Amino acid sequence: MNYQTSTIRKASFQDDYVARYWRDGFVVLRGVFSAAEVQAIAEASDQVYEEGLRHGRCFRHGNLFYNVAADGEGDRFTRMVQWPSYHQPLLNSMRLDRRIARLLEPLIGRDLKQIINQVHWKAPGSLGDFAWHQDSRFRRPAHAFRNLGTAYVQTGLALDRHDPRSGCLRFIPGSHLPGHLDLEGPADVLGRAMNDALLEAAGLSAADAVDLLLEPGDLALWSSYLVHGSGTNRSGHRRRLYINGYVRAGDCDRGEWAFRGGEPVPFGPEPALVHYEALRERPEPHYPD
Ligand SMILES: O=C(O)CCC(=O)C(=O)O
Repeated sequence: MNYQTSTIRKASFQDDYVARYWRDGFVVLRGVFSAAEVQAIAEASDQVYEEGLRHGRCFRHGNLFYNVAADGEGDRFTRMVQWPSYHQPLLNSMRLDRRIARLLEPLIGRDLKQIINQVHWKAPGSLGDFAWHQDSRFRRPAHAFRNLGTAYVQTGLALDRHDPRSGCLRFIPGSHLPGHLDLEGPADVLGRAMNDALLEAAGLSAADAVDLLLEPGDLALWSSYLVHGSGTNRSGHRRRLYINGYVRAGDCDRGEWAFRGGEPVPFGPEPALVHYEALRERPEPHYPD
């Protein structure tokens, strides 16, 4: 099944996207970023991709983390980079774009922190699948991440066409409503195929999943509790996605500030604790074991 969306009017955010978000657990906003903006963001992300390749393996510097993997033939790929915004100015300015603040305000308010900032490159072939999961699973320690259903919104900006051939995301509409599900699965969801049997065990069905069709510049929003995954890229091009996850500041003890009163907040002098628990003990650049 393909997910048909209505188009958000660029001049106005008075669409019914808020109601659709709460009902389905996700929504797609069309053409939020222009073709020229997307091209600049894509070029900035490719700079980061090349840095990952030069490292040749996983590399960490504070919250900034490059996930680099090799396929069966030894070819290396940067699969994901977390927190590139610490050193890539254009990616940093995009995450603080006021359009995002305006879109999120009716959902989670004007005072927002950010807990996710990452680019995914899904190369044609293997290595880039994401197993079925809820993002809520990764919000640890649980006491630091409160009210996951109502206070957190994940955003994904398409930098390329996302469709079934290029391994688009698959969402199960309404699967956010029960909250955290007993969805057993691999500890690491990146690089693991979607196993539909796990869905059945949790009372869900892959037959209800929809393909998230995106054109460059479209912005998808989804809930921490929405069950989702994505498959293999069988197209001839990379499938790039720039993900930024925001949270109502009062509901999270982790993360970097993003917007105060709807206005962008630049990084402070020290990085904030987000998901990298050893940030204070091992902040220096290193190749993790
Ligand atoms: O990039 C993708 O296809 C999957 C992204 C995803 O599932 C996630 O970030 O939680």
